Amino acid sequence: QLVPVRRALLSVSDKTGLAELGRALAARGVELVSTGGTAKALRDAGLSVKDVSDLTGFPEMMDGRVKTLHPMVHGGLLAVRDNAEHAAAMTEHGIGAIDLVVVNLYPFEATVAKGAERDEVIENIDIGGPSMVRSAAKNHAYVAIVTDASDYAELLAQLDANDGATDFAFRKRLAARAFAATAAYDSAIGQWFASVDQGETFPPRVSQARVLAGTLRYGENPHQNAALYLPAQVEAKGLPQAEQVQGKELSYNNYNDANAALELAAEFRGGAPAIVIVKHANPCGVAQGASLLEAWNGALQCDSVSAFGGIVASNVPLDGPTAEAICQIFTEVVVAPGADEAARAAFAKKKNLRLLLTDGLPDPRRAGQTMAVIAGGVLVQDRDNGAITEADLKVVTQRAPTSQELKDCLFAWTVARHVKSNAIVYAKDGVTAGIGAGQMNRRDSSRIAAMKAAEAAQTYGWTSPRTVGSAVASDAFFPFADGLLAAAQAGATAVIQPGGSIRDEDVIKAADEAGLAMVFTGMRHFRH
Ligand code: 93A
Repeated sequence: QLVPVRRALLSVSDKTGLAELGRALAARGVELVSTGGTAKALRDAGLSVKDVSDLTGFPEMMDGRVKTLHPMVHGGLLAVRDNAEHAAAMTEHGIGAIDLVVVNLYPFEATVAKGAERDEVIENIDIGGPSMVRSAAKNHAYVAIVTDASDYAELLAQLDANDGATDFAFRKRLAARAFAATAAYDSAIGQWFASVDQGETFPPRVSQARVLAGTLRYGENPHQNAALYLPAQVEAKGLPQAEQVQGKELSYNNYNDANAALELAAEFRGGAPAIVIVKHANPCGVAQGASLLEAWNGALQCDSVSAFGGIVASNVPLDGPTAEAICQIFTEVVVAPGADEAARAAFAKKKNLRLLLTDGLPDPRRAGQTMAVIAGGVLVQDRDNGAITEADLKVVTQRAPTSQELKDCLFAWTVARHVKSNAIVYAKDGVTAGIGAGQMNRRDSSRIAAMKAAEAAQTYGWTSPRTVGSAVASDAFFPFADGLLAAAQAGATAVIQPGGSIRDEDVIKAADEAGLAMVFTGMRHFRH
């Protein structure tokens, strides 16, 4: 059902594109009605506008708190036009129909974000705006409601396609966006009252406004639909932006793996060049080196079999030699905070390789929440941003770790927190020697990691696996001595783990007997 747009009510805080829209509407013979600031902006653009106060017969009052809250406005928005009683009421009270509403709301979130005083925040709770938005959206059978400047072009295209009218499908689509907008708006207000105003920081706002950024080819598997949603601008602040420079379209799994790789690379912000190779969201090789190429070689040698088809991230801009080396094996995605000319040229030869360049690295210790969907619900938790320093470590064995062992312990610990549980990571000289991930018991992770190290030694013709003389990290305590003994057998000489098991004493005794040095962190990093 087409509804010709004869009268439009415009009331916007964000005046982006307003003059152009007003001009385009006027050119199509639409009568414009507006609130104070919006009317002024339109008049400044040379347009003729009717003031809402003329429509209502009331001045805008109480600092603008009451401008559009009036039957002349809401009657014009809510009337069911082919209902005889509604039509009679309109005639009796001289209420004119409004066919189009363009409203965006007082900038509540931006006011909070800029650190405004409480009174100013409260004043930026829009009441009249959302009321009009909801009235118009409810009555989408007759009224078109536009709540975002980015929809203006679509609106004008619609009017052009329908000889100055809007169709039902379009109005319905706009109504859905409108209710989503007011819901997100009220959610932000509720969150502010709960957190800033009352000191409650949890539970977080689960229904944060998310914008559909695009549909993906498919999900984890081809028979699953998938899409990418991004948070509204305010929340995205402070996180690096990535640009895809070349390569095939990113898949669902690519996004997930590239994220895992970059988050781990970010742990080495400001440190020596580091390379992370990820497969199925788990690192299969991580290394720091004097050069990025050295780091690449170290990471690759940890598990060159798994590195095939991997996702690679670095903590510094990519250089030519490293890019050439990466291109020698099949790589799905490379993500890095920049790349020099030579690196770009090297990757350009691999047309399918997806190259993502970011303008920085995320802060691994940033606050925030993560979500997991379960049947019938959503689990929400704070990000695992807890961290320990060397000062937090408690030596529990007779032998204290040497300074080199301590360094290896901390490197292994940093990697382990990014490995799915049960996580066991062997490391030596800033290079992972073996990574055991995602096993249902810790002993198996320990053995698998050692097995990978032994395989690497064979592949590269080393006299012994790199686990010999390494440090081993465990993301959670060893519930029994067996996992620790497997590590000792592989040649590890130092252990870092949270501690806290009821059998800690047994585990410490086993470590002492094997001559290991062990430190407790007092913090665990499960990752499921
Ligand atoms: O203060 S309000 O809650 N009371 C109202 O009656 C009202 N009507 C429109 N805020 C109200 N608005 C808002 O004013 C709109 O949502 C829009 O954001 C803003 C536009 O004001 P102006 O045209 O004066 O710039």
